[in-house]
Amino acid sequence: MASAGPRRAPPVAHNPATRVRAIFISDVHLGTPGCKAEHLLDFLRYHDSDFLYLVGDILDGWALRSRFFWHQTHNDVIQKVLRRARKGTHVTYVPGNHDEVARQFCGLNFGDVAICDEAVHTLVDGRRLWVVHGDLADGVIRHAKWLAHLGDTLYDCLLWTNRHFNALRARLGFGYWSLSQYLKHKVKNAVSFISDFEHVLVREGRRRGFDGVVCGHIHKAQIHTIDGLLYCNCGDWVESLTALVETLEGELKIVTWDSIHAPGERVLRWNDAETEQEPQPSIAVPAT
Ligand SMILES: [Mn+2]
Repeated sequence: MASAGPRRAPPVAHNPATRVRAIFISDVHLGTPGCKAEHLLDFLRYHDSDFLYLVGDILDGWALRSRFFWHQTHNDVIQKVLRRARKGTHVTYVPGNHDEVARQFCGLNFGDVAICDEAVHTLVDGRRLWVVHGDLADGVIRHAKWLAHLGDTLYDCLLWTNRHFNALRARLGFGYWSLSQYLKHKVKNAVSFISDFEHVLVREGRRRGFDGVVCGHIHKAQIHTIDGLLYCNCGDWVESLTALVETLEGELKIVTWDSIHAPGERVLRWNDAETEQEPQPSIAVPAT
């Protein structure tokens, strides 16, 4: 006779992690209350890889500057990434606009994590992908309408200018000119702006001789082909909880956090434990 009582889903502790060739993650925004660090930890628990790319806005320096928010799970993400790097995963960190402080360390290695302005990932089939956060497109999109009538030189010029433009804004105490903020003000036209973003990066990727682009920045996971070039966006770990992976067979796909678990499977969530404990301690802001 079957045992009485509610049927329980099997525990998940012994589930082996899925091995993939590469994992691409962007826009985690550690240091903001909106960061879903526990979900990212869960994703990482179930996915192991030879290559791990952190495609920008992993840490939110802009948010930390104005309001300090830190949580144990944010430490756990950093620890987990560093541990993977120590154990042989090739970890590459491409800073974005929110963690641009890290850009000054481009070309250096920290705890086996290579930091670089942009990276190249070669797929199993030999195609080369340009890995970049994507904020370099912001300045171009601002001027997209009239730029369409002008040549490549000016295009390049604008890509270059945007980075310096925002560095100057930072020095003058202004925030980064944010594409996402801009989109929120232009909701009705958001679709066309997203397509502009994709277009700018694909165009620049082609100009540099790549077969495709991997980026983040606009918090919208996507894999598609634009004018014969592959466009992949990792999404984010604030709202959509998505990562881009290349399987061992070389197939690119987007994994959403909620697809990891079988229906009815008991999921250990980091925030489950939180609700039973006293309020989470946060690290005090050091006096400066
Ligand atoms: Mn960004």
